[in-house]
Amino acid sequence: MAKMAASAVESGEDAFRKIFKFYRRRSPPPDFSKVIDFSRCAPSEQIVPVNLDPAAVSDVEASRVGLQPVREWRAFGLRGHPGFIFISNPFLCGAQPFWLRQCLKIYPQKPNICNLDMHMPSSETQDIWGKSVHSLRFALAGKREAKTLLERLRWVTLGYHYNWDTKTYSASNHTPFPRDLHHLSVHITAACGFPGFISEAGILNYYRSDSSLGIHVDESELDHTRPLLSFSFGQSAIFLLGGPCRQDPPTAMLMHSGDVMVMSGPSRLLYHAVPRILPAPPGHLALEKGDCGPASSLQDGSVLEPVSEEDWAVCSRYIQSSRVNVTIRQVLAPGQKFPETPSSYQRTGAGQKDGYNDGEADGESGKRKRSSSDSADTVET
Ligand SMILES: O=C(O)CCC(=O)C(=O)O
Ligand SMILES: [Mn+2]
Repeated sequence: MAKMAASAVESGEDAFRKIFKFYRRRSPPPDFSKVIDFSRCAPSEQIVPVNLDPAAVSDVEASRVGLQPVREWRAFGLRGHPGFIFISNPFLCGAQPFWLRQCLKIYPQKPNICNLDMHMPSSETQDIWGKSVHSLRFALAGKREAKTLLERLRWVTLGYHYNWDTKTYSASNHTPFPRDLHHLSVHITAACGFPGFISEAGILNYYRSDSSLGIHVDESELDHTRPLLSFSFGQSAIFLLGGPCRQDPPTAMLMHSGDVMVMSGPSRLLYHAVPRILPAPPGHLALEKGDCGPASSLQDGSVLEPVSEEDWAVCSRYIQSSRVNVTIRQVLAPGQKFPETPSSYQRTGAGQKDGYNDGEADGESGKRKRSSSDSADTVET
């Protein structure tokens, strides 16, 4: 743990908040030397190799969703955090552009819900991509006065749509979950020892270089025995993984483009946060379409489709300064139904756990900014 971060722990104050502020600090920049980088690390006292189940997913099934054979994946855990699995970019070369294009062009489309819907009529938000591409492709960002809708996108919800105000999901607020993303999720969770995962809700977070996500636990789902799955694309980020108590000091790690995180078992309900977006180091924005051979290598039955040069021009410009995170959740146990009374399935203790925010200086979760009434301006710093 970095020096200042360590002293915060010793003081016995809210160590998580102090460490959040430490890594979010701009001037002077914090010491990042103790942040775990799974893309370069070897097993150690803290970092343990995780054995996945290569038999759970055939090589053909994996390649159809753009993944390497499971036996090639580099998966790690953290001592003291059973159930936490970090898979260092298991994607095949050339597959990330497809998933990023889905996140920017397809998943923000109706019937999915996004932050812009909270203050704009649906006629204006139904073609975010189409309304943004011209500016993004041709105009110099610095010279434009108004941001495009795509640049103002902060979150999209899929499946059971998360209600940011009540912190609940409900049977009545549901649209079909994207099949391609379910296939991807089901294979990763199966390889991690969780067969039969049902992707029921998704939250996409769109981060600019100055965004952050406050300290929180994801506990609105009714079944916590199912893992939570998280994908990163674009710029890198510092992810803080704490303990079951708000005061537990977190471990800092880097998430690069293509990295996948699984929070399961005892790690499913740990506090976590993203204090900082960082430029992807050279070689980590592994999204250059051209480097991996022609799209003809797509398997029969693949969910992947070639990404056109036009689409890629927009996506690659977007991720020069942005990060996209996708979290997939199973909300209900098989056969489980939402209870009749909404209040009975609301988050408990949410006052200190609903830490979704952008631009929050201290990660303090009681001041969540990412609410249904967000305007694009409130999520910018
Ligand atoms: O952006 C990330 O890596 C974390 C996202 C997250 O924790 C969430 O959406 O609940
Ligand atoms: Mn979370």
